[in-house]
Amino acid sequence: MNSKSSVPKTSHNSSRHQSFGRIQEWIQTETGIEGHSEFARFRISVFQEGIIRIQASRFDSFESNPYSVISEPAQVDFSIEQKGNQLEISTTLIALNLDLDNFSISFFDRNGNLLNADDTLGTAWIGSEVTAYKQVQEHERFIGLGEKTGNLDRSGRAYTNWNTDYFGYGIGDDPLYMSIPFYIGVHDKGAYGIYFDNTHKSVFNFGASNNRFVYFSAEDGDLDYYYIFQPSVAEIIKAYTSLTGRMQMPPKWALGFQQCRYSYYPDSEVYTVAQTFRDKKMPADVIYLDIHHMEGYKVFTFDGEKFSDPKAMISRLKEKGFKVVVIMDPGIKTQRDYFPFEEGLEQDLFVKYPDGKIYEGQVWPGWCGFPDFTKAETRTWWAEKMAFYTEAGVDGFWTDMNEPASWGQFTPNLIEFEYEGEKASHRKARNIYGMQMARSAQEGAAFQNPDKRPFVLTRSGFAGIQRFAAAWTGDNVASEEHMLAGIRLVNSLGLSGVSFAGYDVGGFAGESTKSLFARWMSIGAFAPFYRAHSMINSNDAEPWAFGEEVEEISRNYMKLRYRFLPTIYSKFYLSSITGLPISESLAIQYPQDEKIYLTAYQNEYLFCDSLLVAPVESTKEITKVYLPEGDWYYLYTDKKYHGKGTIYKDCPLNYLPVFVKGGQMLTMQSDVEFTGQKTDGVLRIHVYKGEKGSEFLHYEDAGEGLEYLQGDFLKRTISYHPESNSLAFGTAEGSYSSDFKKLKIYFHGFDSASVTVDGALFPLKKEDFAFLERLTEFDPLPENEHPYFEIKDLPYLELDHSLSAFSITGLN
Ligand code: NBV
Repeated sequence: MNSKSSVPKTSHNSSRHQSFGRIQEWIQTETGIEGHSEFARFRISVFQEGIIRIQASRFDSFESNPYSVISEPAQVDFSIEQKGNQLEISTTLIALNLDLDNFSISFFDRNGNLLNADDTLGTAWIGSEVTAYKQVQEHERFIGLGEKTGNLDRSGRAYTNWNTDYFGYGIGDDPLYMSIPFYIGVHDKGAYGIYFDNTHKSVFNFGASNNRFVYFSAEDGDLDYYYIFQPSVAEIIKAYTSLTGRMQMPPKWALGFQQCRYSYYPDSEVYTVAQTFRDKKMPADVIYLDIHHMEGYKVFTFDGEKFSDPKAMISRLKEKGFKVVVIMDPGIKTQRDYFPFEEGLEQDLFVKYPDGKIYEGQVWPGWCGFPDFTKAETRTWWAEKMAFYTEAGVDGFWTDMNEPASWGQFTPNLIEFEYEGEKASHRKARNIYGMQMARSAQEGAAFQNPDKRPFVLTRSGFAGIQRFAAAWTGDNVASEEHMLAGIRLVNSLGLSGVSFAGYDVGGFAGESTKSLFARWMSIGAFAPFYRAHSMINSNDAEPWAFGEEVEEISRNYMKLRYRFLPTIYSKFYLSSITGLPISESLAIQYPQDEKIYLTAYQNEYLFCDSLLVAPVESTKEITKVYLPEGDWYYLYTDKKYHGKGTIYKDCPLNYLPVFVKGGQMLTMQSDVEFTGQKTDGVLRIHVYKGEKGSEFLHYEDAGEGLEYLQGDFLKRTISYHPESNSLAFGTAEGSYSSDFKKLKIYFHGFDSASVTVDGALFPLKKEDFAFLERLTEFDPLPENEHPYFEIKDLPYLELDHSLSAFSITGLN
């Protein structure tokens, strides 16, 4: 048959359900099959062994999103077999069953376990709205979907993807700034992922207001989704990010503490804030310039009164070890003598009405035109304009208001975007706009400073945004619930490919209490992106603004963050090659443990694989923590707990409950004031005894440039083998000469008095070790009742940093 023949359309009532119908013809193609019913056309393509793409359209050709999926279909062997009205397509991982009578699809693993299946309603339309109806499997839970509020398990709720500027959103509100139409279903038979590649407004209903199905639908466009099967949740995320891409290795300074404010001005205030971090010995790397740096909020300008010499200001900040990140809003004031507007007009770079007039919306500068970032010329033009900032010495860029936001919050749908030559209305282009602005900012940073790694922070985005920017969760509120909700947002972003994410520590809107701020600073130290920020006209919210006790607690956790940098940097590297998150919901490693989904425990997460963080409100003095299977060590004392159970833990403000997973390793360094400062040259490696071992990939490079792409890095694996009571250090790979001259290996939970290093016996020394500094005056516990203050007599071994392979045996 000729599947290219046009699909005969039935005339139907567009307000009613129209199902795909019986397949009339199908043919085998190079990648799968395609065919049609009386009403619609379909294509099923094997994309990878574990990924199958399903497309259905009411029209003669298929639409596709040119922005999110960046990989090509792999050459995969598959088989097709027809049995009556059933067609089976199989790869080594997936068996797909298509019912030719109603185009309903079921997905099995190769052992015949049903993972996911359409409801008999299958794929259907109501007018232009297309929907895939799916059955709910026994004990099925749904996780992911990016920046979405609510519970870890999304069952029972429906969500809308429509990028929205939402100041002070409630902890259950939807939609927010960013849309990622990807979720993972987990049930007794395994897990699978579905990425719905359609940029229109879409809905994911995980069983809200019905007891029959879950569904995902889009207001228009094709049904176009990727079904992903892998044997673990982690492998599913890897596969999803093999489609939509992974973050590039950020500059190391972006992993340090960042201080923001809406807005610091004039320049003297910026210095004072920066200097105060140094005076108070609180490590920090970045200071932000929010919208008051501009003249009349016009992008690519500096307010000459507030910032008379930006270049000199930035170079002074650099001397103190600070980087500067500047905000960029998309709206360009439609003012005749303002050159970005004039140029954009002349070069036809703005979003327009269908009659060719520029679309104007009101934002900070007044009436504005919006650069069409779905047009390559506009992205390049913007990237060139960024010279204005980089020439002044700006290091990083923050794309805000890129949903795009405008007063009234209701952009008319008829406005037109280039959409890479396809042309699209706002209905199709809105969700992708913010990501294309972030892309342009990243291209601009790279274009202006070709030898440096770009840093872009974005508020809005879509599937694939991780390739261009870090994300933060927008205008949160200074409340206990928001602090916890932010963790779930970040973990959900991590389940959806966005590893580099964080929230406004302290809360953007409203006033933080002393205790809330202290707790938030300690939790934020375990977020991939660690930044404090707050709203105009609110009280000061720097880590010293809440009195000495909060200052000490903040300092303690900021320092801890910097000491953990070797671990964090190594995990960022891993994430850049695997797509796996740095802040991991427990659903990744323990998807079948029903306890982790309970509201009491759903905020717990693993940071850098080994640290279980149990976030708790600042108002609590004792909290319940669920420890999944395995052994766990309380970070501050090494007290050991057996997992698969709940414990009660004291949680005074100065001790955030954090546990290390037995069998894991952590690397640490000495205190520094900022990431670029030299350490004492000793890499501390902490090994925690456990029944299951682990492999730690240690990664170093110069931290800022791109030489690492040419092999100028240092990479080595350290593996812990409990079965042979040994540690194996692999040979260091790469040309980078290590920042560390010595290794100090700490053994937690071991009794050995000596170990053998490559055959030679080494007695272990002992030391009292503390992760946090003693909080003298404010410590709520009397001196002699320090159950969790420091680890006494911790055995360690000190070695010169040999880069060749060696092993340590005799651990007991
Ligand atoms: O540029 C001002 C703020 C910014 O500080 C915040 O982080 C963004 O989410 N921006 C929103 C615009 C106005 C917020 C009321």
